[in-house]
Amino acid sequence: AFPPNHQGYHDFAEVTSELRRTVSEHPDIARMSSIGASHEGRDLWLLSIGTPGPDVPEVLFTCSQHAREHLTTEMCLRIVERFTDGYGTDPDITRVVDGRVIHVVPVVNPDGKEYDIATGQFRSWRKNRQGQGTDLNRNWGHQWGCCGGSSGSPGSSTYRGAAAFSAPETARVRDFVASRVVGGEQRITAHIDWHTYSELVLWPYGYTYAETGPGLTARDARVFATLGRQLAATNGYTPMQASGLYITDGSIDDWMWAAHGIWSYTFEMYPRGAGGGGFYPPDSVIERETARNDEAVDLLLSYADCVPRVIGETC
Ligand code: 0X9
Ligand code: ZN
Repeated sequence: AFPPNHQGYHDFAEVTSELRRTVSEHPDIARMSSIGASHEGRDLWLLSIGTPGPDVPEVLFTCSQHAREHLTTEMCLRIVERFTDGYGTDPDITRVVDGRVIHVVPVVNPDGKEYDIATGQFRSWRKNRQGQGTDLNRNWGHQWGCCGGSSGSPGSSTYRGAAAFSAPETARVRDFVASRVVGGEQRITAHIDWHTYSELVLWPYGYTYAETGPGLTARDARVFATLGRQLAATNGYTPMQASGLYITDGSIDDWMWAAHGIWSYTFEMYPRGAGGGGFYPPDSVIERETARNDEAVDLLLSYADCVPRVIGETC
């Protein structure tokens, strides 16, 4: 259970019932499915909004790869709530849902999330619960373990796992993303992976300081940076290439881009610094700090038909 002043956060059971309620109230536009199970057997829930089709761009939001970053689960729940409750009444929301498919995985790491709160006191847990724990955001398969941006020691907080996708949680998200390749084309065009904290908008690659790399041209870098800065202008976060923070290898955004050409961003949410509660701000900030990203979410969705439009290209 969440400690006092954090009761407004959703634990895994509450996330599950919230998603069930959403699909029961909006069966016309929302579907709930499990993309597989975590190491301890919890369902990895996927909530999809909108009707797929050959000309319907899809956008993916993933939350809570890191156990203690509970505010991100709330961010994903807000996205689910906003694009379902607003449908048919809010014309902007209705237009978005009629023209996009929105996929949300609110809890990529349910075992870690539950472990973090199991005693009623936060444990500052980050990883999944396989062995001593794998850092899921070091377990993805592009340049896995290449560059000093992760650890090979099982006890480390950035342990990359025994192999790329050794964690069932990353493997199942990988499989889901692969399943959106329809007729040889990846329908997911854009993605945000939500984290806390530092108030940053980050883009690939994380494994190298170079702005370009295999599969990421100077033009791609310009698209990433241009949209990244526009996203950051909506919420006051600081935009930069991910490696500008520090080098990471095996992170989700590098894989989304390199393996599928998905315009993938990592958002580090509130707070900006260790004041403000670090990983554990009180529930009183949830509304403000998730609403703060509504405009960024809407902007990403608006470009999803042709992200390079942000630099004046046509698709
Ligand atoms: O280290 C991480 O995985 C992220 N920071 S956190 O405090 N949430 O753990 C930052 C990842 C930045 N690098 C990439 N996104 N590639
Ligand atoms: Zn994180």
